[in-house]
This record gives sequence, structure tokens and C-alpha cells, in this order.
Amino acid sequence: MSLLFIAPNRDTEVWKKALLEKDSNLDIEIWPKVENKERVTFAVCWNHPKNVLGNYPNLQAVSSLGAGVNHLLTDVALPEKVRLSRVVTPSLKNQLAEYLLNSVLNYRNHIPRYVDQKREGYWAPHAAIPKNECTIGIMGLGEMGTASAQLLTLNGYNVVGWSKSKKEIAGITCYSKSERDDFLAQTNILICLLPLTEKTEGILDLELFKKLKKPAYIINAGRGEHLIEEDLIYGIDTNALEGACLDVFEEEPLPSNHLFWNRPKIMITPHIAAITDPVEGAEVILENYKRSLSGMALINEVIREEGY
Ligand code: NDP
Ligand code: OXD
Repeated sequence: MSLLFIAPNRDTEVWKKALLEKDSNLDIEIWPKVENKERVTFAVCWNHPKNVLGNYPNLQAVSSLGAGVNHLLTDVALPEKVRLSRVVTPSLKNQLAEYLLNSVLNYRNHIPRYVDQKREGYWAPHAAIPKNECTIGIMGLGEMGTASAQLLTLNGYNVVGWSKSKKEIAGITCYSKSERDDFLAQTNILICLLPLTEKTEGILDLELFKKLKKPAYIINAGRGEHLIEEDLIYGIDTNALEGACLDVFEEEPLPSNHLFWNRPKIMITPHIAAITDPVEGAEVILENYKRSLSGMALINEVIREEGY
């Protein structure tokens, strides 16, 4: 039996070391040099090329290297019977929560504007946007959304949240799926932390932007396909939105000729809001590898029918 690791844009040697430190007997195959496909029962994938997972006759389960699993659920080469899981670790949640707090502070304090002004040698102070004009609304109150809501609340923000099933989280006003418009009407800074599914694709559109409380700002750390890109440009140009901070994009890397690059009100980061730490991640992956061999439920197993 062996574990296959496919993550072309990650440091595979660091991951191999972290996995072997947890279990020195582990048999690991690193894609693309796979010696024995028949022995592979478990795979770990991130940014894997399409169609590489089709010819593993004994593959039982696949883990994402991160929290999102849309890249696995949309892979037609993966047989339906293969179980899917994801990696959620304490530091992944902390990194994401801190990224969001930082994005909120950048927006409130006009930091992107000051970066532009420095380039131009131009001194001009701008009044910070008061905290009480910054109710933060989080779409998706799962692992990432809950941790982020808690950090933002601890920092004195009024936080509201929206999820499919209604949650009870201390200090946070929670709305269920059918209460979306009430949630949006409370929200100045909208954070998307939804998984990408058929139901959530394109959810960040002009109609939604118009329902937000003014001044309104968008932070997308979910997936690029949540956002209708032209609606964001139109929303900013027509003052429905003050601007946006985006970590994820329909096409990654964002093409060099993309309109977003030249938009001063759109902050861009290259999908770095949270990155799984190999030492923490290796523990979850190994546990799920063992569980898959004995037919046990996996940690953070994906419910295929729900799409996340
Ligand atoms: P979870 O599965 O733990 O939580 C998902 C949340 O979304 C749940 O609260 C769920 O509701 C809610 N939800 C799902 N579908 C709908 C819907 N149709 N309407 C309303 N609410 C819905 O996921 P995580 O919190 O772990 O991760 C969320 C996403 O964040 C990932 O899929 C990934 O795309 C992104 N991410 C991005 C990172 C980055 O670096 N940019 C890092 C980590 C994650 P319910 O609770 O009722 O099921
Ligand atoms: C994740 C991500 O899903 O980093 O973990 O996007």
C-alpha cells in the first residue's frame, strides 16, 4: 500500500519529510514519478492536473491539501466511490482569521491609498472609517468562518454571519439560508468564506452588492468563481461598493492583462490567505490514510451530495 502526493506548486520534499517523521515506514509516491500505481490506496492533491487520477485501480480515498475540495469534486477522472476529505488545522484557521482582520484594517485605514500616495510623493491624510460603520458579515460559518468571526469579535467588531443551517455562536448574530437579505442589510464589510458549490457559484453579484449597507466593501477568500468579476467592476464604478480585497480568482495566477490589476480600489493577494502547515497537515493526512485502510469514517470527510 502507498500514499500518492500530487501538489506541483508546493514544496513536496518538506511534505515528504513531515509525513515520514510521523511514520518512517510510510510508502510515499511523489507525482509525476509514480513507480507502482496498483499499490496506491490514498492520494493527497492540490492543484493537480486534470485526468491524472484516473488509472489508480485501488484508490480508496483522496485528501485535499487544504480546506477547499472543489478541485476534487469537479475532477471527472475520480470515480464516485472514492471517498474525499480535507485538511483543517488550527494554524489554517488562525492564518485566515488574521488575514481577514488585516484586510479590514487596511480598508478602514486607507492603507492601499497611502501606498499609492507614497509612490507619488503625495502627503494627504484621510479619516479612518469608524468601527461602527463596519459591521462585518461572514458568508459561511464553518471551520474558517467561525474562527474568523471569533477573532473579529474579540477585536471589537460587530459581526453577523450567514450559513445554510442556523448557528448559535456567542457574540455573533447568525442568520440562516432563507434570511439572506436580512443578513446583507446589516453588513458593511462582506466576507465570503463559502465552499464553491453549484449553489454558491456566482453568489457575489451586483444584485447582492446593492443589498449591502453603505459604505460597503467585499473580501473574497472563498473561491474566485464565487464572484462575478464584471459586476465587481460595475459595483465599484457606480459606488455600490467602496472596493474589494480578493485572495482568490477564477483564473490563478491572475493573468497579467486582467482588468483588476489596474484598479486602485481592488486589493489583490495571490491565494495566500491561509496555507496548510506541513507538520500539522501531515498528522491529519496520516490519520485519514490509516482510517481509509480500515474503512473508518474520515476526519473532515466530504459529503459529496452537499458539495463540500
Ligand atoms: P466548512 O465546510 O467548514 O463550512 C462551510 C460553510 O458554508 C458552512 O457554514 C455551510 O453551512 C456554509 N454553506 C455551504 N453552502 C451554503 C449555501 N448554499 N448557503 C449558505 N451557506 C452555505 O468550510 P471551511 O470553513 O473549512 O472553508 C470554507 C472555504 O474557505 C473553503 O471551501 C475554501 O474555498 C475557502 N478557504 C480559502 C482559503 C484561502 O487561503 N483563501 C483557506 C481555507 C479555506 P452549514 O454550516 O449549514 O453546513
Ligand atoms: C484552502 C485554500 O482551501 O488554501 O485551504 O484555499
